[in-house]
Amino acid sequence: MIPQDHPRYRSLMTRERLAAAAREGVLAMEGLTAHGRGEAFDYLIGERTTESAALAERTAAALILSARHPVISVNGNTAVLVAEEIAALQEATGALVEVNLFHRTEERIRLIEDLLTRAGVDVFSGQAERLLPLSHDRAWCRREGMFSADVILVPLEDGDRCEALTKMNKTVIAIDLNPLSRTARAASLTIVDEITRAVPGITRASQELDPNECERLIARLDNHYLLAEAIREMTTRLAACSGSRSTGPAP
Ligand code: PTJ
Repeated sequence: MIPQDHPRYRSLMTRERLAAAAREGVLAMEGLTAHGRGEAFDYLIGERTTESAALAERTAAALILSARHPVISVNGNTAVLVAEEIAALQEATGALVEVNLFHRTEERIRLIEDLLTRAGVDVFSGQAERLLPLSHDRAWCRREGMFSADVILVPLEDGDRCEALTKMNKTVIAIDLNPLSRTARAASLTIVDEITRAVPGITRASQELDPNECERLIARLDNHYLLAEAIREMTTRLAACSGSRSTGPAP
């Protein structure tokens, strides 16, 4: 039982949710360690959406709204943390939502699709094929789904598929708190923000943007700048915290 007045209440409740989902088989056990890595980087940005992440979220909205065939790829961590927020993003953008897993089993696919459907997502399911040039099971996807996508949102991804999708000339938008990861480096646009803040951020922007601003944001997209800014935010905060007083979240 976690007391509501615990300074880390929200974070501890999120861990409880993820642990329960791992026990139910929705989340891969490896998803727990992936989340822990994310938490560490979230500490470094102060557990808030930085200015550069907000710009990345607006740019992501512009790319999705301007796409011919946008697809949101969902894995176990994403489904457990933001199923309802994915439904809202789908409603705001009309993007197709497809489950794609690294630790793939038919049982997990079914559990995650059910979870998303209960949250209000219109899930693109059906027969998957081994279509992506990858030796692991992220290669499985649907021909009319992510295989044909021009813009694809890949939250909490491993680097391999991100690189493969980019080589297939797709515009890849990653959500990854680690600005040094292969995914963050290979993506066309990386949002260095926690997924529970990033997805609503993209949805809000999708509801606000007009076609002119979409065009302006896309023309100015510079992922090297966004990653450099994320690293600068982290190092500035580290330098401030190593001084006399910490300004960060309670440990
Ligand atoms: O459900 P599956 O089988 O597809 O597996 C999903 C995981 C996440 C286990 C799989 O994709 C994986 O192993 O991912 P990686 O290689 O650990 O990469 C996940 C990245 O997401 C890491 O760089 C983390 O820093 C980052 N991350 C973790 N939690 C969050 C996050 N970024 C944003 N918000 C988070 N909550």
